[in-house]
Amino acid sequence: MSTPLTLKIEGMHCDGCVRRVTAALAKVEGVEVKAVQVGRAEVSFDAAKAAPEAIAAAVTKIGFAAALES
Ligand code: 9UX
Repeated sequence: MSTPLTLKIEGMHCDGCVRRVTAALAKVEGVEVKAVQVGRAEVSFDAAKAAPEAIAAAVTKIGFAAALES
């Protein structure tokens, strides 16, 4: 079962950022990256393996501010 999640991300400026965020999200177990663009990432996740806060934290850890879109 997979749940959609959108993150709003501050501090992204270019395609390099898109690649960095994509790579960080792809490393989180249980996360499937759907689409990443400057300022925004869409994923789906397996709630048994990953929590939204931990997914956002993977982005924060590489230097971007990430918020869960409500
Ligand atoms: Mo682009 Mo982003 O030069 O972390 S890679 S601004």
